[in-house]
Amino acid sequence: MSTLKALIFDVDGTLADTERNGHRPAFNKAFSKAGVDWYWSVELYGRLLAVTGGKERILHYIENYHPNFLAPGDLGEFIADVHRAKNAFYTEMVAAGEIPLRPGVRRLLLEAQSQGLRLAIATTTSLENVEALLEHSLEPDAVSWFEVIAAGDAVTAKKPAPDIYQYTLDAMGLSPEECLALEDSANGLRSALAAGIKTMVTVSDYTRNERFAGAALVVDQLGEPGQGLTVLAGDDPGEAMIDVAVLRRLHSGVESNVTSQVRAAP
Ligand code: XBP
Ligand code: MG
Repeated sequence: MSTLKALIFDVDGTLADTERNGHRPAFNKAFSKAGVDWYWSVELYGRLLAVTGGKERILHYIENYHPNFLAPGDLGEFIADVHRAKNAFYTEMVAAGEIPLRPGVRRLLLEAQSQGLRLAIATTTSLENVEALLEHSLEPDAVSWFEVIAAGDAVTAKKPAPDIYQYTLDAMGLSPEECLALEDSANGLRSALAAGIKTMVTVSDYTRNERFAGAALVVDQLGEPGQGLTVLAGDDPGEAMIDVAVLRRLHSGVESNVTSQVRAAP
């Protein structure tokens, strides 16, 4: 097994809980602005999340919930306009400090950096959303902490396709065996595994009842001092927090993966 050289992070649900109180209300504001009376409740949005990518999600919604909708002009342009407005509302919320990072994210990134691990991002969300989140919720210069930020339309086939992870590996000149991915969703896990990358999952609000076959470990959070984590599937690393030492052990395969041991979150 190769030495661990890089950590590749997902964004939505992994770095921060961005969906329920971030993207979702921003989509709803964009719908109002566009003059349509669509509203994505917490419950409906949970179902729509099966479709990754905001533009793809809007198209799926129209096709399945408003099949007779007539866009004022070209449908693709209408969707792109609504999505642009959504991202503007979303980045405003982020800039206002409304979307904090999840527990342990800052701690782990700092430790990984100090140990010389290379960092990258592989996400479905748009680049502007990632940059806003890093700048406002992590550090003003945090975009520069990541060697590669692979986002949104950088690839055509979004997660669960492996393309965004393959793109990231190519850009870093690394093999999948030299990396570990951190994800929160079954779609994200499938994407990373299909690219051949070992993956740890920290479940989020919307994903805790998904199935994570093939994950190296499934936990409820990375943990912070005084805020221990719960192991949901996989061998308990026996630590209160996920740190670089735990990730190195996961990567080297000392812990078995959870292919055959997946169980529902409590
Ligand atoms: C995230 C997504 C994104 C966000 C919204 O998935 O699917 O579409 O919901 O962002 P993942 P955009 O965490 O697996 O990358 O509207 O910019 O797509
Ligand atoms: Mg995610």
